[in-house]
Amino acid sequence: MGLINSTQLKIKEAQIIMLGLDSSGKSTLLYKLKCNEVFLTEPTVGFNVEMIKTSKDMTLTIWDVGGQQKMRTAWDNYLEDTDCLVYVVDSSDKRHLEESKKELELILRHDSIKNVPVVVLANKQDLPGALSAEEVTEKLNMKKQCQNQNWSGKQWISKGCRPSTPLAT
Ligand SMILES: Nc1nc2c(ncn2[C@@H]2O[C@H](COP(=O)(O)OP(=O)(O)O)[C@@H](O)[C@H]2O)c(=O)[nH]1
Ligand SMILES: [Mg+2]
Repeated sequence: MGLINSTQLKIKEAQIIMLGLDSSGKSTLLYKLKCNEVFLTEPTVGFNVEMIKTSKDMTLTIWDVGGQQKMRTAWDNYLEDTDCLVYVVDSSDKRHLEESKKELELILRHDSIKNVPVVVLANKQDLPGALSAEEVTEKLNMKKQCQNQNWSGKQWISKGCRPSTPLAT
């Protein structure tokens, strides 16, 4: 049996946590990634988790945690040991952007998240009036959030998406 190099193991597997307000589209994205199909979803009670093999032979374990207000207190429990945070925003729901921003602020204060990359997904780009990825990250004040946390070198990416188009893994 060959020796397993822990560095190799580390890059072959990643834990990803997907958070965001309810109805931002997390479960739709999860099942699009898993099955390449758009399913009708129900509000998530608790969480969904799927393991997804990528074309680069990596295994991603993606946690999709319910975003309803009463479930947000449990988000902290999922932040330990995560390799990446994907924060999903409904770009067409301007009424809830401020709430989404506040929730993201709370998450980013968490110690476990300090050294992990953050991806902001500006979802629902197909809907009329949806803000662009740049506008969403501006509204979420990402630059300032990184400065507040003394994360000048922190990497964050913003990406517009809609699950009806193929998502590359
Ligand atoms: N138009 C549009 N609707 C979407 C998109 N993504 C998700 N939805 C819809 O938004 C609603 C909530 O999606 P869901 O994945 O359950 O959100 P979650 O609560 O964040 O898991 C569902 O009716 C989805 O069909 C999108 O990109 N465009
Ligand atoms: Mg859901």
